[in-house]
Amino acid sequence: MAEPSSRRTQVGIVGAGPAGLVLGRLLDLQGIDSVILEARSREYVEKRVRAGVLEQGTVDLMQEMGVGDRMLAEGLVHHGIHLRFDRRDHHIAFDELTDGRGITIYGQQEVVKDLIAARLEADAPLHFEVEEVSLADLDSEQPLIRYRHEGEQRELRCDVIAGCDGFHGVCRETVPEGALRFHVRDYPFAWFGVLAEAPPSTEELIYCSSERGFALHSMRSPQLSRLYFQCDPDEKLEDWPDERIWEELHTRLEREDDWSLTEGPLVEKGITPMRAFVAEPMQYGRLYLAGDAVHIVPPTGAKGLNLAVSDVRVLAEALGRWFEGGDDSLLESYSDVCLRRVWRTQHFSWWMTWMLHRFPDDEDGFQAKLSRAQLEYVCSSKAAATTLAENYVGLSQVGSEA
Ligand code: RFL
Ligand code: PHB
Repeated sequence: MAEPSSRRTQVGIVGAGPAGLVLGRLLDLQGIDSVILEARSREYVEKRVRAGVLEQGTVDLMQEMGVGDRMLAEGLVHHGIHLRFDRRDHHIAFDELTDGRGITIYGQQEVVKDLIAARLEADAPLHFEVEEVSLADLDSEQPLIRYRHEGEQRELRCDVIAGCDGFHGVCRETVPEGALRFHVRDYPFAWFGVLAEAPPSTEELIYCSSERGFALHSMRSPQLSRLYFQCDPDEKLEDWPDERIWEELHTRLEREDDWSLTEGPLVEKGITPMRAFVAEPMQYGRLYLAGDAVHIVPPTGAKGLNLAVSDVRVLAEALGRWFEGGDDSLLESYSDVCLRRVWRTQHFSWWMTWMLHRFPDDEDGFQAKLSRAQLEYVCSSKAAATTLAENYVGLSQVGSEA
């Protein structure tokens, strides 16, 4: 058999989702060499419909990285959300509750497209459709990534590996048993999500708690609506023809006045299980895990992408410090610093999920009564509304995080 072709880099990055691509960009800007390996094709990652809400910190970072122009031109800035229950809307005004902060609606695949374009323009290595990725020598000073690309076996020697390969990736799995602790919660429901070629029927997002369960009206542009509704985790896409989807959305999102939901062709449909997951610590030897590879939050708080970006921002700074002068103190504290935000975000995402969904095992309606009491509190107390607002727009500091 032919010898594998080998090369070396400072940081081997597995995964070209938001975490891997932002990390690659931040390293590039510091003059640190990296190689990004991605299992899927460029077309696939650029079309994958996922998150849509960017916190101000993520927006600011996109601009600092010089990839924010299209986001500034096309992104929709929102200053609040609506909570809908009892067929009535209650506005949570982020700007008033958080010193003028807001969020930007800009699809994750657009963020990914902008970062890929910048990486290719900078001539920095990014390989799509790599196969059989495996890691070795994680507790040595020169960890190794083996993979196949364009029919050839390759090896990449690194100073550090960044595992940014999402929840189903291989990096976390490579860590020896017992070295990580896992925390998992599976929710007894999923989200049915659709993308509709229909102008949004609202200027700001609507988070709706209804008798039939949660629904969310989001958007991607003035022509594209993004809608979700809570469903059974075993639900099958084929049981949901378009008419049934619209009927369910109309029923859940109904408002007492003459508000109505505009329909349009459905161009994407998917079912996402709801799960909370954290692996700790976020590092093993010279492998640093970031983003969905090491934590998952239920999407109700719109946090997954933003959390992935926060991780790699901390990691890029830590790597910069280390490569520059050998100071590894920030690398040492990487996991602790990130986990403070991860757990704050887990709590917020759990709280939003708990407050807005119907739990199928709630036989005597106790849970529903508690959620209702909390919704009414959030909509009537400035203190409670501020808790929602400041977490949603993104806390600039968590605990004693620097
Ligand atoms: P990703 O995006 O999953 O990227 C990982 C990449 O690694 C590749 N990969 C591999 N590459 C090489 N070798 C291997 N062996 C590999 N295995 C996997 C994958 O192909 C992929 O390209 O993880 P990353 O970068 O950590 O980013 C995380 C975010 O994608 C995720 O947290 C968000 O999408 C979550 N999320 C939301 N987050 C928000 O901040 N705001 C939102 O509004 C929001 N809404 C959502 C969401 C996620 C959703 N779904 C579908 C899970 C709404 C939904 C419905
Ligand atoms: C989305 O637009 O995809 C979206 C918005 C808010 C969420 C989750 C997803 O909480």
